[in-house]
Amino acid sequence: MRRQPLLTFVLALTAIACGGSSHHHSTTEPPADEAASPTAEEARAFVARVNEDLRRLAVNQQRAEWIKSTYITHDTEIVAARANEALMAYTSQAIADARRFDGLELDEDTARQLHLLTISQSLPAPNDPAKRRRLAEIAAQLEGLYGRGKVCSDPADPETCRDLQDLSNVLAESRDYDELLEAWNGWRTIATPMRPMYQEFVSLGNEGAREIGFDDLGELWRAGYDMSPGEFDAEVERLWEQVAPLYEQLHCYVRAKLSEHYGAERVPPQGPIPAHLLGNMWAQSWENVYPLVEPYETEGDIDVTRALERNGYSSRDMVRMGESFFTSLGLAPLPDTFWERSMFDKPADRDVVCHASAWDVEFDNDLRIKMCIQINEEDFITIHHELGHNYYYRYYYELPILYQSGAHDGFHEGIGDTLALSVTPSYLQEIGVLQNVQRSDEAVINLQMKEALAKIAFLPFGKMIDQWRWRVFSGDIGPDEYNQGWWDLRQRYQGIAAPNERTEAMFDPGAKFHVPGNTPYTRYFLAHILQFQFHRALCREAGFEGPLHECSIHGSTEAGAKLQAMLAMGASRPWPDALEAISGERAMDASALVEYFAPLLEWIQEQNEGRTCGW
Ligand code: X8Z
Ligand code: ZN
Repeated sequence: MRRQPLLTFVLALTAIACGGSSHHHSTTEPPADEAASPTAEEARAFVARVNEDLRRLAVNQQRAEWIKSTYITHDTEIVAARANEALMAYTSQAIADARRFDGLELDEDTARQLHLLTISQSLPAPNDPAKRRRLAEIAAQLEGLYGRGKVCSDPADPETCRDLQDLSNVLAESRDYDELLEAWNGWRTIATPMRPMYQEFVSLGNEGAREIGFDDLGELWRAGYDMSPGEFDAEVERLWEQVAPLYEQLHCYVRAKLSEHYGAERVPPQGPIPAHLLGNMWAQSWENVYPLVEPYETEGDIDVTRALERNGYSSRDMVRMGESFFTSLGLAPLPDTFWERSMFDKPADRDVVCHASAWDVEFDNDLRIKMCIQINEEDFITIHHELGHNYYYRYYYELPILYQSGAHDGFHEGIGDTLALSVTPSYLQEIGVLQNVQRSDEAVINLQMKEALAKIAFLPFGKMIDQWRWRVFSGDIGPDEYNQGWWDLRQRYQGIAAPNERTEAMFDPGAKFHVPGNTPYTRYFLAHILQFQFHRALCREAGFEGPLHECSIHGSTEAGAKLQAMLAMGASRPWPDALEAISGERAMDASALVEYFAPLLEWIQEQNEGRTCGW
């Protein structure tokens, strides 16, 4: 379970770990004679039993998580925390028990599953039951604080409250500096109370990680990539260097445009960009400022949001359209239970975790998504993202639980996005969403700009979150410098700056879901690179020969077969094998991303001539 993908993962992971509820042999105290000299046969039996136990505990935990996430209350938080506690207790014990097979000659499958067991939790708990309980409760409460977060001008009057969706809509649509600032500041107030809890969380999580043999929680997270944590660190740097020049060009161009709009006093032409002006609560993707930076205004913007609204689609219609992309590749339709059990819309009368996620609650094709869908382009793309997770689950659910994960977590995050790259204007015209799509060089640049604002702008953000967390877990960034460390990295990687003073009384990292939700984030950085690599491979498979940015694999069963083959491997093989299955390549590589954006890069470089880039 654990390495499950997604958010769900979060859950799972977060809390994950199994525990059990209940009955059953508590794991694994071996009979005395076995303890003396364990055999490979015993190791195989051990792994089989762990898979069985994990299934029981994880299903229980996922159900509790689902209920909590779709109905946040004091009680559902506690029930979910208890289920997590049980999973954590079981998993840590199983990891300890598995040590007796250390050094034994094992078959590949058994060895791999034992390895996956060790790295399966994103939040391992200490063995001390009181500490474990405390950790499970803090984890649930942190996520609860985020999910319930609201900003009220009159706390006594719910009518005056705004939640993340309301505030995000301000960030997306307003062009008024002060109004933006108010929404940006407002959301960050919900994170302040998380600060002492997060400090305790870090210390307990680290203790759990040390007990299962890692230096700290960050080292455990970096151990999930079929290479040493140090090698992984270097791998992330290598990929970042491949794409950083593109980001710097985009940053330079966008900064100049924002400076024109807001004035050079507010957006200094050579400094970092104020973090609240980029159309998104975390400045993680910038497509909402497209109107301010549009390359060719006469070309007519392709406004998918307007088209979706005009066609009167419901949230369910949008999910159906997403599914139809997958089935066009020859993949199976979603099960009926998906349509019965998913949450597509934000309930009017209760708090839920609106952050989108995809689930297989029973690890048995019990697929669901949980979203608060708004009828707009961003959510249309997110639907594809979530369905990518569901289709991964769909094709590996028959594997042992320990293999029910992505080849690595970046693969899981990249599947839906890969398909979404094929949601081109021509495809949208084909399915009747858009009419009269224009084709010209100018239209290409416009479209690429919009995509770059989503994909290239994301890259440094995707990297910096865990740069911060890895340092926090290692103690490099201490509790008295959480915010300072955060903003230093924001500036260094993203070239953005806080629009006002941030103090150590605040806890800005907590205003981003994955921090209180304890979801590792480097996966998204990797996914943003891998999705172009997957896209290039599938386009080749589909027989497409033009420039990469024009390809859509819609309708290609050849591409679908390749994709399916990789999904069905789950985590059963080291990830380079999975990458090879889909692309013939064994290393992650950003050259497909660079190739995809080649027309835009050339154009932006011309625009930036005479400008001083960087910050
Ligand atoms: O969290 C998500 C998905 C669920 S796994 C909606 N994403 C990251 C984010 O929102 O911060 C997708 C892209 C990055
Ligand atoms: Zn995801």
